[in-house]
Amino acid sequence: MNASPDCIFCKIVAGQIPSRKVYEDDELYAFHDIKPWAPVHFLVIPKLHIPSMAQLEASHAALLGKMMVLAPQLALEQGCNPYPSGGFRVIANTGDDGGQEVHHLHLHVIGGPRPWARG
Ligand code: DGP
Repeated sequence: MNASPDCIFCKIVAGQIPSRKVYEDDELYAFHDIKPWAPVHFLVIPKLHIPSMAQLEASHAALLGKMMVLAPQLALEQGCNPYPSGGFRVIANTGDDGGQEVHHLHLHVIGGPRPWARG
């Protein structure tokens, strides 16, 4: 699955829709969420168009591992250090019942001062 023509996040990766970039390399892109739920809220996505966690295959393991290593690194850079008292969440909404609205795999990285995190 390469870029999908109707996918908002593929268009963001291609620079066709503007975004506030947090990070980019040859495989991954991270950018601030347009509707933040918390003081820190950015998304980590693969440039490869994978619709959701449900379409992951064994061949994607290294890519997912890279996303899971990058997410906390960027969270710390954004000021969400869990020590002594900060922290963050990593969420992957999957499918309609999982609350997924954009069907391009993404990790929400959400943090900053509570009480938002108590829900
Ligand atoms: P989800 O419900 O997990 O599919 O979350 C999709 C998120 O994507 C949602 O929090 C809002 C964000 N989003 C949707 N469209 C855009 C966009 O054009 N730009 C940015 N920066 N974020 C977007």
